[in-house]
Amino acid sequence: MASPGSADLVIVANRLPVDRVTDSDGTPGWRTSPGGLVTAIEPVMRANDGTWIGWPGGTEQDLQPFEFDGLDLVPMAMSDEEIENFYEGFSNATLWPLYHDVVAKPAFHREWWDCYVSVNRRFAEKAAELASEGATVWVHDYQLQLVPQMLRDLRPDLRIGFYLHIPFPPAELFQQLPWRRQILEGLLGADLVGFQLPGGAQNFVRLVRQRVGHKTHRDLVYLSDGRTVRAGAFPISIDAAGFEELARSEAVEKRAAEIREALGNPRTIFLGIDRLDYTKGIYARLRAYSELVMDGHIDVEDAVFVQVATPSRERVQQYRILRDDIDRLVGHINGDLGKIGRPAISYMHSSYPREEMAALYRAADIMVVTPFRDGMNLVAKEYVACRFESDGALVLSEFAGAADELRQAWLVNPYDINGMKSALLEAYGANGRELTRRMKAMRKQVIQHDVAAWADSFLEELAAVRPSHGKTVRPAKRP
Ligand code: GDG
Repeated sequence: MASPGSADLVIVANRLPVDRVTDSDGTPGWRTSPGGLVTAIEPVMRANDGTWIGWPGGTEQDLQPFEFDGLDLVPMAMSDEEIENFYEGFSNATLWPLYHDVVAKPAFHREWWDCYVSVNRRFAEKAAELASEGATVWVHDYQLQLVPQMLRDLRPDLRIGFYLHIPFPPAELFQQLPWRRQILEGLLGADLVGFQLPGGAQNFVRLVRQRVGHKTHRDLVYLSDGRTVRAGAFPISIDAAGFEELARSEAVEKRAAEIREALGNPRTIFLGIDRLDYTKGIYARLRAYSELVMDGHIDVEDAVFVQVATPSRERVQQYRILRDDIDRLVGHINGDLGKIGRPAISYMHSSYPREEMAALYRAADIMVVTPFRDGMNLVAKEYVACRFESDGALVLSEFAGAADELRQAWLVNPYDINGMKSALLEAYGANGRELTRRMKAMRKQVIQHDVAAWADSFLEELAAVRPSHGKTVRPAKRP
């Protein structure tokens, strides 16, 4: 067994919660990266003096552990070859498409797998070095599925939790993976394996029974060494109060008015905000909208579709192809249907600060979220959190995890273009009472089930799975 370190809580994630920035005088510094995971985990990190292990992005090699905004961060360097084989390759061109219903064809390459194993081992060794005796280690997401077992081999005293942020596929698809057994065994190193939805947990348990031959009962897996692993659903959420506060601020209100003005004060603004990813259904959504304009149901004088596509994974070929496809589609649509100063689609390939996101949510009348498959989709929840006047409509794919909770959205099948057109039109024509009824119910759900509740419930469950073992993580002190 490796000798223990001093951290009672260790978070292991592919990325650190900070990005590299260069100050005006040229010195390098750090900035908190946008995204919910930091907000979720930060309070528990602080309450337990936690440590976060992750890749800081880029290829800097000699970064030392550092403190940022009171958080202990441990950077894991990544070489060019590892970025190519582990990150862009096995994580984003094998696992990502495989776990998202094979929306794109996954590529299987043995050298990518070898690199995935070695990077996972490095993360596990680092966690083993830093965790104190009986500490809790919480491993995140598809890039690090081998870490739980590798870590358990090094440090059997630890309480280990794993959370998967993306869907866990049905056996029929997962079976394609040449290294399916190794991944399942990697995950079984955890005491608790968390998924977004009950379906993911069920897929996992079924696969473990079929492929690894362990005895299972409901959400429990019984291992031959006497250990029990629990699989459960923990739907992730957002800092709902934080988003609402931002949306209520004067600066955001002003900016929302400016956005509407810049768009020519149309009666209705449709909005899509996604990472530019083929799972998000951006192409099909824009086609559906453009057909409504073409058919005469929507006039460009009255409405505009604002699509923000945040740059993502730009070195992976499928992402470059998608970007070109969408550029072309938007060009065609606007060329055919737009008028001077009145494009059908206002398209931005760019990322924005959180305040701008909140202003867009405030400005938009109809939020359109139509992924082919999505673990949760936080954008849908953020929109709801920002609509403090209980107005605005949400059109949401049935295949986003969020659809399980946001039942009052206009739910659509993103493969059904006509179905999407009808839902967009219904939302477009809905009266104020209908909008309020739906939005109120969705707001109640998002406010009651926020990201703090998510983190607490996972960690409480993890403590309960191994009650007689180790130290207990202190709940976060939340305002
Ligand atoms: C994965 C799973 C699951 C986006 N553009 C900007 C920006 N964002 C923020 C959004 C939101 C987050 O990024 C995106 O989260 P999503 O959930 O929508 O999607 P993924 O990135 O695919 O996330 C997903 C999630 O993990 C959590 O478990 O829900 O299913 O795929 O928070 O607001 N933020 C800023 N500027 C941007 O331009 N500041």
